[in-house]
Amino acid sequence: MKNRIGIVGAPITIAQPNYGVDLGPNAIRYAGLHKRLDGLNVNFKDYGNIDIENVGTNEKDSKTNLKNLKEVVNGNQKIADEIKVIKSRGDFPLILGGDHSIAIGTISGLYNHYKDLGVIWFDAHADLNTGETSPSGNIHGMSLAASLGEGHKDLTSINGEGPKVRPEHTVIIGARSIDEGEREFIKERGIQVYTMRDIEKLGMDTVMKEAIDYLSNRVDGVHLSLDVDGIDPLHTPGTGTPVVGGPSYRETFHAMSALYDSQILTSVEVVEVNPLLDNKNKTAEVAADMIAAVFGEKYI
Ligand code: 4U7
Ligand code: MN
Ligand code: MN
Ligand code: MN
Repeated sequence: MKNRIGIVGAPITIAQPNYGVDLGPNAIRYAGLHKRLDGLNVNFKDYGNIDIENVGTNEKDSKTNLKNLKEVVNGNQKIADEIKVIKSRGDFPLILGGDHSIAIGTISGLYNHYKDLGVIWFDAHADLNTGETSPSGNIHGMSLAASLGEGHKDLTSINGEGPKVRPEHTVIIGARSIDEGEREFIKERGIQVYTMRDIEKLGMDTVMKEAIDYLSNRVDGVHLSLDVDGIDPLHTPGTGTPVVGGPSYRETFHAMSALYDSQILTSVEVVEVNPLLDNKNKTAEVAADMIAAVFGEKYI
């Protein structure tokens, strides 16, 4: 890793209903993040947590079917601004969530720094809902759609109107809970998706090789958005929307190591760690392990 890593916590919680995900950034720090990075001899600076006002309700707006739109947009605007600052210092952004709505802010903040940004979305879900298709109204299930320019205008207009990433520059890995509207979205827009079925058939090593090959010919930067619910909840129980049948710790660690070896990544975020739903900070520890792997930790 040539660049210094710029760490920042982005504790948005109101784009989903479980409180406690705002404690994710500190839980990952308590799990020994700094020590792990020190051990890898990488240079980093921790900028602390962005000040987010998590005041919201669990009510859907009757017109938009969205919960806490204004508050989620405000929080994500702050995140986008902070990412721009980190990038202007020349740092490699490492963002600790927070619920997955923070990807709207991080990707919007990264937008101006690349001609064609690629995204690897490691998640049990596709996060491709909009107000029209969402079964829940929770914006953390809409963040990839918003980054692709779909959904409420306020969500797609942070740092400029419209798409921040193209569907053909997007790869989803680990999906196993996809809603009807999301399925349509994937088909219509040609997003590359490796479901659990594909991982089972091909193996994680091949999936990662294919994903890395696919993106490296097309983009000039790759953002990894790692939702810890992408990993099997046996290993990451401390998260609000767990889905059984995910990649194991071993498979995920291997996926992260493959990304390190490829040197394709230009930013990383880890989201949806909720210590209040966890068992002795186990999920944050797994998150820290995966961060270590993505920055080059090896067994030997
Ligand atoms: B996460 C869901 F309906 N699809 O939209 C929704 F299953 O960031 C879940 O991936 C979204 O954790 C999960 O509410 C969002 C639901
Ligand atoms: Mn997600
Ligand atoms: Mn998810
Ligand atoms: Mn989740």
